[in-house]
Amino acid sequence: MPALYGPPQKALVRAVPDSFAKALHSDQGARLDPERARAQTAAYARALEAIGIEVQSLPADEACPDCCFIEDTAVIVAADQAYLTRPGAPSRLAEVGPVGKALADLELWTDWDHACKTRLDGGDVLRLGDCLMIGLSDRSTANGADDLARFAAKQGLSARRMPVSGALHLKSLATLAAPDLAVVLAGSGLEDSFAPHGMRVLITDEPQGANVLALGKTVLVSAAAPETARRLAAEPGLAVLSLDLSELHKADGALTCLSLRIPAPGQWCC
Ligand code: CIR
Repeated sequence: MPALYGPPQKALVRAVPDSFAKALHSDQGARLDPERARAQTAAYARALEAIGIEVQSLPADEACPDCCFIEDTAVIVAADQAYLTRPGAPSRLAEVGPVGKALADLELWTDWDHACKTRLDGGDVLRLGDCLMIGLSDRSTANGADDLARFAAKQGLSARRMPVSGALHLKSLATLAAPDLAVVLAGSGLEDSFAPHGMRVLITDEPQGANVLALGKTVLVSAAAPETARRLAAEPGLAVLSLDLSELHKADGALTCLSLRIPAPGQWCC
């Protein structure tokens, strides 16, 4: 029976290390402040808890400046099933081990069924019901997508590869605000990708607007995308919460990358 959509039951987040100042970032002029990033991730965790999600935080690892962007280390496919990735940036490979252990402690079976040269970031994986959209980006290779697609097939999920250009990840360009509503960045080339899945599409031209986080009836939106927030707030039944992520944006981070979300048994979540 296909899984039903629902809000996550639990979320795993990871603390910001002092070495965040050296996190990967595309704007070479940006100076990254770990304290500000900590305040913003704390507000994010509080927002999840206020919705009723149980949040567990892993300690930071100073050897891993990007470790707070935990989404890239795994793909959660069910309440008890996860796929550990091999992130595309070599400096991020060591992030995966402790996440795998934490997921195992939460009683998720974790699969690490891939050859050593393949690469995949969780930020390139967007779930639409029983289909995983997998972005082929500078971080995620075609054989990385093939590995995940094989794992997904064992879970009864299909996979669809999507080209990603001009952005770090697929989810920098498109995410879901609700199970039937995608938010897509104008000019991303993905504008027509969601209608075949029976979805409505809200096209935004705010660069930080396309990464929203659907949590059941609530959707988190970056405060850097006020027009996207305003348009989503007009959707019947959807409550919008805007969060300041300015320091995390400087390191190319966004809403989805700050947590791994675990659905209730028999459900899927964003
Ligand atoms: C990186 O470049 O890998 C990090 N500084 C940002 C990762 C953001 N991840 C995500 O959006 N899923």
